[in-house]
Amino acid sequence: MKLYTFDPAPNPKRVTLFLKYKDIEIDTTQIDMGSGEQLGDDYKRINPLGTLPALVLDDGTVLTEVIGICSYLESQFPDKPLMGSTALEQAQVLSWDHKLFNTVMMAVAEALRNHSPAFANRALPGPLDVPQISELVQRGKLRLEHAWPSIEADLEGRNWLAGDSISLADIDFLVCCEFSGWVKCAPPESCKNIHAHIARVRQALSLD
Ligand SMILES: N[C@@H](CCC(=O)N[C@@H](CS)C(=O)NCC(=O)O)C(=O)O
Repeated sequence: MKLYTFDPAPNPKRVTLFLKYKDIEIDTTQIDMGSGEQLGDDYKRINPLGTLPALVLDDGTVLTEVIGICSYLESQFPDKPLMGSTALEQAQVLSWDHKLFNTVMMAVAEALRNHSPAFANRALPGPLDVPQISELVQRGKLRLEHAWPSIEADLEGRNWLAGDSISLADIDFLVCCEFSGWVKCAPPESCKNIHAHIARVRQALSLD
């Protein structure tokens, strides 16, 4: 299999950290989003959506969504599970993953992509021409303001978002928190549980 990725971007980073925790090395090619390589014909022949990451399996199947990529990798490399060990944990990891993607990742993307000149007419990922809507910048930031206290409360008395050990949900939350810094809306210092969680996840991933 082969992973197409771009290290600095948030969705690719979710997979990179997943692989790092599991000590897995797979064949990897960097696609330079800085120069728009993800929208070039060569990459679109691999993933017509023009998004990263993408995992190409040995039979040619292409997985384009992080959640699908990580589910597949978990099945191939089950040691150090990151997708939950029981049916309930698996459901909780998926629920958190879906919630974080919709409430935090998309909120940051909304604030970033509707503001930055780098995303002019590219307000959504991929090859479509999508104009920016300036009102969505504030709305994205407002969504983050609502998200942090809610997750802060969820983390009260808990080390991990789902179950009793680190999971993809925790990795995703770390990536979301770092991504929120790109729009200067990182969790405030008053969110003690979130900041302790960030430190815990970074330590588990040997990032410090
Ligand atoms: N649905 C995808 C989202 C992937 C995504 O949006 N990736 C961004 C990078 S973080 C991208 O490829 N953007 C392409 C672009 O901006 O043209 C997933 O969950 O994996």
